[in-house]
Amino acid sequence: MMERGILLKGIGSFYEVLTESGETVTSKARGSFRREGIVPTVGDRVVIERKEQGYAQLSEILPRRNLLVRPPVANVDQLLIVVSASVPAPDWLLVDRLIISAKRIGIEPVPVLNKIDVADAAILETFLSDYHAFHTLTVSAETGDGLDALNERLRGKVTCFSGQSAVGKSSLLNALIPALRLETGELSRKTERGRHTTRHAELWPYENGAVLDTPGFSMFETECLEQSELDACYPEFSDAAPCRFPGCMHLSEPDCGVKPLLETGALTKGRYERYREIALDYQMRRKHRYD
Ligand SMILES: Nc1nc2c(ncn2[C@@H]2O[C@H](COP(=O)(O)OP(=O)(O)OP(=O)(O)O)[C@@H](O)[C@H]2O)c(=O)[nH]1
Ligand SMILES: [Mg+2]
Ligand SMILES: [Zn+2]
Repeated sequence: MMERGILLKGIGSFYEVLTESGETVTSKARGSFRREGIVPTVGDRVVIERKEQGYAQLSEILPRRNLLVRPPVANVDQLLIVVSASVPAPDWLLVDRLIISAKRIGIEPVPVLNKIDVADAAILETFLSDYHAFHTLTVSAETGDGLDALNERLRGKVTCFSGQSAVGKSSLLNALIPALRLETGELSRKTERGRHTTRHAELWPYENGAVLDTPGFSMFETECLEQSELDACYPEFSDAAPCRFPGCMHLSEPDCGVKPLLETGALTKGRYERYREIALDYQMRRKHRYD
């Protein structure tokens, strides 16, 4: 009997697949995958063939909509970029880079400010103004504030939780799905150990979709972006008048349509300053593309 499902996790050469009928079935990858260099990946939509009770063969991997590299996970709909409103201090450049990585492969980035129960006013203000062009959420895993709205956002989607260590990714997942009992830890303990509490990627079914906790922040491969591709990662720029020069990097070119956005507040100073850094970085990558 053939059945479709979604790959939840790998354990050695076995894979746990949640079938469309809602059953979790352990399946073994078809031998030829290895020869063909195909690696079944968490999030894969797959076809399994039931052999006997509780055992099945993973016989086909359906085409992937996208593939994250670190952690390896396929078919992600949205990337939650969790930021802490207190400690650890937000790494806004990381947030902006994660947004770009997601948008590049058709994943919707969702900046989420956690720990609003102990929010630092300046962080809250920066978060709300810098990311006004995104569908943001403000939540507290501790008090449960904003979790209904978060729950709403997760429904029917495959969502990857990303962000610096200790921002509360696992705490949020535990608040949403108490049965998970993911390990969480104090910031001090994390820095002492110099590593993340969460160590591997696993997908959990949730509200007709699935959620994935990732160890610390996850950066995807940063390839070489053309300027127009980078522009497309900034929703703020869509309000801009056309720039005089094609390929304008919006740095100090004359008659740039993006710079005036700084005066109206459509683009904040912080976002723009980090944009400059990122744009120059991609310019350098383009120059050395064929080295
Ligand atoms: N005050 C407050 N503390 C929180 C909140 N959410 C998480 N914490 C605390 O922040 C610390 C880190 O939380 P974790 O859930 O382990 O963080 P993580 O993002 O999963 O970290 P890694 O797995 O290392 O990447 C823990 O001590 C939590 O109790 C919150 O909403 N408010
Ligand atoms: Mg964690
Ligand atoms: Zn410009």
